[in-house]
Amino acid sequence: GTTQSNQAAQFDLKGYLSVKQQQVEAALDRAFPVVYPDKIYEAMRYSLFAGGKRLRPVLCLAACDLFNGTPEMSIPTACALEMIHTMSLIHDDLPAMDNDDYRRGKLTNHKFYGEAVAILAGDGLLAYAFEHIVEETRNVSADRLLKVISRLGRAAGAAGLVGGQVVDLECEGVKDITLDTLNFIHTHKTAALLEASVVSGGILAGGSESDLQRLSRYSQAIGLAFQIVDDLLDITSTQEELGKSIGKDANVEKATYPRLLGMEESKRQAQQLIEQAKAEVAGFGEQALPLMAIADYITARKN
Ligand code: GRG
Repeated sequence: GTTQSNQAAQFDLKGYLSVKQQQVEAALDRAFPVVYPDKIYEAMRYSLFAGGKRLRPVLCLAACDLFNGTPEMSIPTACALEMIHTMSLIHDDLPAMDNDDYRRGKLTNHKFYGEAVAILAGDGLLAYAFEHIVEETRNVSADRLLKVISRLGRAAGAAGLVGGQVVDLECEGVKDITLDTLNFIHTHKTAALLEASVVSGGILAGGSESDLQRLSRYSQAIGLAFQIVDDLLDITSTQEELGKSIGKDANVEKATYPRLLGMEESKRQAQQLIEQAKAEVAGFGEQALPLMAIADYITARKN
């Protein structure tokens, strides 16, 4: 209850994130030596090390810790999640999709390496994600690994990221998108991989079926909250830029939560989702503090 919520507020999330992020950084670096043909390894590294927050890997490690799993069980899957996330961003930025020139303040992969290499870098990352889990995971039964691989495949494919992206593309320029459609897009584009991140950490460490269901509900809630906050931040940052330049033209027509629900209602729903998420994992006790603090961070973040 309240005491635990306060504990989560006092938890040193910054320190926790930085320790976990460093572990992920080192493992990803080791996983991608540049060998012949250098160009493709450089292109994969360009986007992998472009300054992502490593949220999905950290969630996987945190969920594994919840059941006293060890890093050698979870780091390869954590890295694989970042590979899948990164490939989805590379492909999302392509001219045939969002056609973006910049991401995280850097030229997008295809702007730097050309479209063909960017497509291949995405393909290479997606394929290697699965190989990496199988080759590098230690102290986990084949049975659990198969479950993890299945989850990640589902989250990446038409039942997850790909499906969300297709509906998103279909909705481009459509003005009267329903809340159901908006929810579909975000549960597939965002929540699916976050869910796979948390649940796979739980699977690797041997969480029970009901534990995994809790983790699934936790991550669905933070996934949707993440997107609502994203929409809200988009508005505030666009307003801040007003006068300096005209806001991103893509946002003019885009359906967003604030547009459908209003600012205040969107904020309220995001906050409510975060409370639900924390309630799901509160029963795990002290060990759940990182997951609770990450949930809080999702609504508190400024970028
Ligand atoms: C997965 C096979 C396959 C294809 C990709 C393009 C596509 C299909 C899907 C689009 C996926 C997409 C762009 C989802 C949005 C995800 C999202 C919430 C990104 C922002 O995540 P952060 O804030 O990013 O964690 P950083 O930069 O910190 O890594």
